[in-house]
Amino acid sequence: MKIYLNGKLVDKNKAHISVFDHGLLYGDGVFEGIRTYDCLVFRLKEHIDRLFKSADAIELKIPMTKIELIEAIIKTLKANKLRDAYIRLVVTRGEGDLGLDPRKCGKPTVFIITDKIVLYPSEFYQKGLEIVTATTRRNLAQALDPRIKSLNYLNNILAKIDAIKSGTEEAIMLTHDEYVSECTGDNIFIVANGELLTPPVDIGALEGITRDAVINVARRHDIPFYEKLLRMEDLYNANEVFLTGTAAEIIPVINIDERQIANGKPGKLTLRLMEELKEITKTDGVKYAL
Ligand code: PXG
Repeated sequence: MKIYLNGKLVDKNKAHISVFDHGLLYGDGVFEGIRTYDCLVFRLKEHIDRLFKSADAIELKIPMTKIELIEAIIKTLKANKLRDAYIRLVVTRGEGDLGLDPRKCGKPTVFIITDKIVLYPSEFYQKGLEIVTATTRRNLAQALDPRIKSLNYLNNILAKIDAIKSGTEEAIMLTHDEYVSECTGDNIFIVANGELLTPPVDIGALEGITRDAVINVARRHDIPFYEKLLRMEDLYNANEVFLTGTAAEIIPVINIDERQIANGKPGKLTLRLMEELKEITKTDGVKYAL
């Protein structure tokens, strides 16, 4: 397996970064998780734009242009002959000293890992997922804005531990004032009274690329859609609940905190959106040839 590291393709066992890298020492960096479908990098431009926004928010200057990054991703996919892949694109503050001071980091580290995609088992898509509410609250936007896709994922990992301890795969994270924000690695939608609803990202959620794709589909098909503040009661009483994310795509939720959602089966609109998303993954992105 070849890894892109600071301008070069190197073997996996030679892809090393310094223990003084502030990405490792402080979680000081940004990343993207991207997916390819049959030689099409899904919504690549949107991912690159989000990476630059995240980097801007932490005052990290990415040492490559957007075009150069896109070329580097394609080059790495080709080197590994991957048709369907998961791409991890990471930019750290780079190698510094043991202090926090980012000015001591000379040059940001850029690496790209492309690997085979590991998905939720297919039964979760057919039967739906059971999830719980995490006891860990979402980071305050004024402290570390969840819209920044930074390497600092401890908040999410603590909530993931909550999920695992409850015997589930995902957990809902609430804001400090108990509004629903998102899950540890997925955005959340509900269907209630014929309306498709999701929390606004400014309460403290990542502006998911899949979330945005679903919103586009809803608008295109005149499905009533609103960004709305949601409480757990809204989720418990919803007709449908589903999660969206690059790895998960759209996954139905049928049980939250051991309460069954509606009839306990994936909902009609959820299934329709799953089909629509499948279609988009054939065209909405950047193609490459192996
Ligand atoms: N919210 C959070 C907090 C995320 O990390 C999403 C929503 C969905 O966004 P996209 O753009 O993917 O539709 C994410 C992204 C994993 C994993 O292994 C998942 C993400 C990031 C890193 C790893 O499950 N999800």
